[in-house]
Amino acid sequence: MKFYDCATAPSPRRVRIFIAEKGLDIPVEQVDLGTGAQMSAAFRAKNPRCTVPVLELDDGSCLGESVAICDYLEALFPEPALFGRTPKEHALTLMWTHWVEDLGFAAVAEVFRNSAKGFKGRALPGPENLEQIPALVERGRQRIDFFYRFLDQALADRAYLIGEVYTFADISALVVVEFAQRVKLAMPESCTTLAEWYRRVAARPATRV
Ligand SMILES: N[C@@H](CCC(=O)N[C@@H](CS)C(=O)NCC(=O)O)C(=O)O
Repeated sequence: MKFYDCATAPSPRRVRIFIAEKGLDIPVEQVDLGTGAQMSAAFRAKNPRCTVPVLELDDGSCLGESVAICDYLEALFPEPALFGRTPKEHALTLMWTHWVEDLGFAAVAEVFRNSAKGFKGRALPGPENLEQIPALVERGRQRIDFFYRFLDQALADRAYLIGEVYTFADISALVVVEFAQRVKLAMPESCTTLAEWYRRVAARPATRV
């Protein structure tokens, strides 16, 4: 297997942390998003969406999408379980992962991709070129605020997003929180439960990747 990564991008970081939690040793190749390497014909053949992460399998076929890659690795290397231990925990992990993507990742990306000069004409990831919409920046700020408060409330009665078990959903949410901090969308001071959860998950050795 080979893992196509980009050390500075949030999505592949989800997979890096997951791989580290599993203690796996998978060869890595960096894809330089800054120079547009993801748009090359060679990379497009691996992932027609032109995004990282990508996991290349030993038969030469490729998987895109962090969730699909981690779900595949979970099936191959079930321990430690990071998609829950029961069908219900598995479903809750997917539910929370979708919420984190829809409410968190999308909100930060809305701010970042519609405001950063480097994304002029490339407001969405992928091979299609779309113009920035500056009005989405303010909406994205509001959405990330809703996201923080939603997680803060949810975590009031449990240690992790799905309950007492740490999962890929927590990894995903941790990466959103750090992505948001990078673009100066820090969590509100009132979100003390979320801040406590963040301190706990960020202290895990696997996050140092
Ligand atoms: N939902 C996808 C998102 C992938 C994605 O958007 N990756 C970004 C880096 S975080 C990318 O490759 N962007 C390339 C570009 O903007 O051209 C996943 O989780 O794999």
